[in-house]
Amino acid sequence: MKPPSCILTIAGSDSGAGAGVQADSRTIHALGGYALTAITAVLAQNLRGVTAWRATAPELIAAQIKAVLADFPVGAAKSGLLPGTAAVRAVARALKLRPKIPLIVDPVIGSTSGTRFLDTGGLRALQRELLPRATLATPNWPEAEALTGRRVRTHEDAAGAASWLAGEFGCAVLVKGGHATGTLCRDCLVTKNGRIRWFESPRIQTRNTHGTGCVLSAAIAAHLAAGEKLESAVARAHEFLWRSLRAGRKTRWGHGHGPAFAG
Ligand code: PXL
Repeated sequence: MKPPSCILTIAGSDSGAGAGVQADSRTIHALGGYALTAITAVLAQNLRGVTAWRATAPELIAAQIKAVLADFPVGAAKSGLLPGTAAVRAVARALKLRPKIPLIVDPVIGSTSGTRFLDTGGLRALQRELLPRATLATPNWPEAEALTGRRVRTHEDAAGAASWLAGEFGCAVLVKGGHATGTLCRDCLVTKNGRIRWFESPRIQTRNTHGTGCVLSAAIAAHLAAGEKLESAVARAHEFLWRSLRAGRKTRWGHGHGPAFAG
């Protein structure tokens, strides 16, 4: 039997396990990978929101990444919650050791419940230091607005934002359509050389949407590490998230937004 591929997730710990490293690890394992983790922050969080959180010291984030890179054949990496400029810089610097590892950047700014993790300075650092190193960035509509400074309220806007970001930072960009309304969920991919491709699925009506962005970016990283090309990795990850959301409707835990993927 082939050994699993190794995927590094650089993300926050969610005590409620709907998002962050817990969602990433569950996703990676479900797709046959081995999840390595660099924890960027610790969050006390349940389905209602974040009650307390602390950032990991930037040197400790870098040390986790370096430790893992020194001993594991990392096939792909993803970043999620990065708590500020120093954290963004530490990650960019640690990953410089291995420029060939595909990197998915999920530009997490805050939680749906309203806690902000990355300030304006951190966002600028992400643009300057991490996006140019990324294989793919995966903003949702509000994140695409913050990264472009343009309104993103329609699918046309989303395609425009993805093209602008791809041109500006030289990485592929997937603007996710989960915040739209309508019967389809439409994600727009613009490749590094400017080609547009849409990924669509029937929209699933559910409150259990916590961690959707984490599941999607972790699934893309897992498929890339397994040797898929970018477009096929995105297609498979989109479908994995759709199945997860469909299956995730059955949990009725606590109050608020349940996990997208409880498998
Ligand atoms: O979905 C953004 C996100 C990422 N990472 C962690 C989170 C959240 C949202 O709550 O808790 C750890």
